[in-house]
Amino acid sequence: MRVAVIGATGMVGNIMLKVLKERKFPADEIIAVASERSAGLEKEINGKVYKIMGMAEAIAQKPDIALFSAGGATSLEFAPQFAAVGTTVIDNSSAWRMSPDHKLIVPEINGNTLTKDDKIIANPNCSTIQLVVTLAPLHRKYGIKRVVVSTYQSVSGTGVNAVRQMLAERRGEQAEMVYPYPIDLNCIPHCDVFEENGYTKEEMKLTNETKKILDRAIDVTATAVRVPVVGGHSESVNISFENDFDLGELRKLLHDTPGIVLQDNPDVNSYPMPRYAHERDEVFVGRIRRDFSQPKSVNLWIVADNLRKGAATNAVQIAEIVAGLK
Ligand code: A2P
Ligand code: 11C
Repeated sequence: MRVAVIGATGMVGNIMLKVLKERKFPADEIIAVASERSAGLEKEINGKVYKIMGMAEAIAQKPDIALFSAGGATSLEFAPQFAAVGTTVIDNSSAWRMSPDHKLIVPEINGNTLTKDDKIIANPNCSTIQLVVTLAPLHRKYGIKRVVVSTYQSVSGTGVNAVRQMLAERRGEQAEMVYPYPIDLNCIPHCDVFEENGYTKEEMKLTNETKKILDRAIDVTATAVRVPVVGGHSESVNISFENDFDLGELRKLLHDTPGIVLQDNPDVNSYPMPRYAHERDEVFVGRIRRDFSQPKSVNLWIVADNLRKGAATNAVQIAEIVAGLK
């Protein structure tokens, strides 16, 4: 099994390499790929030196699997070229997510729908993944009618320059402004660009991807906010069900769901926070309480490491399924 990581020098690419190693992915060879600027250079990533390949050379290698995290434009141009030589592409960009011809996969939920014929597989947006991991078991048991989600998204979701902006602000130094306003000591209700309908692209990803993965009949409405946290996205979620639930049973259902860690004991101030989710692959859920303002509804709080389960880990889990199909 030969695996290429496209965007290996980038923030998510780095973690893809790390997670492949941590999970002992059965790769005989890892091909680290970046832009032509880096091609031919030797780069140290996570303490190991990789000779970086350019795209054309990597396609000529015909790897079995290519994990892409080098932006939507790169995916649109090159994923079909890898697929044409028999490589299965797992793409972390938004390029193929909403295409009716491509599957949008969270392994715990719909990984079993993958077949050998899926040559370009889409990895969902980070804030969507942690949301649907939590919603899926609840939808199966109680039938979800509507979801109202507000996110508290860390700056690493925007990229390395946004992390630099925030840390420079903390030191009182000048840095490139990635956001239209200072982010430190602030919250910016604006993730990604605004669309014509008044929502941001991030809010529409949360809505449309959740419906595609779980059920198009579920109504979803979202507000996405950037907060001054380096890593880890948080979400406040209000869920209305078709059927009523017992709170203890609902809590146990989440506790028993693979990939979820229940952290919900107000008596000892136990609840999910980005600090605890850091470098973890699970989705943390807590603050679970009945919404007394309307029937059959619950409020909860979800946190996950946006670069891990929200990106690299989910992609590597898809790769594990693909490896089993090869
Ligand atoms: P490079 O380091 O050569 O610029 P991030 O997600 O942190 O912004 O990183 C983006 C990643 O995508 C980097 O590894 C970058 O490589 C890579 N990249 C950007 N454009 C291309 C391209 N056209 N072809 C291949 N890799 C690319
Ligand atoms: C953010 N969710 O935190 C974004 C980052 O579509 O994969 C990931 C963008 C994407 O801003």
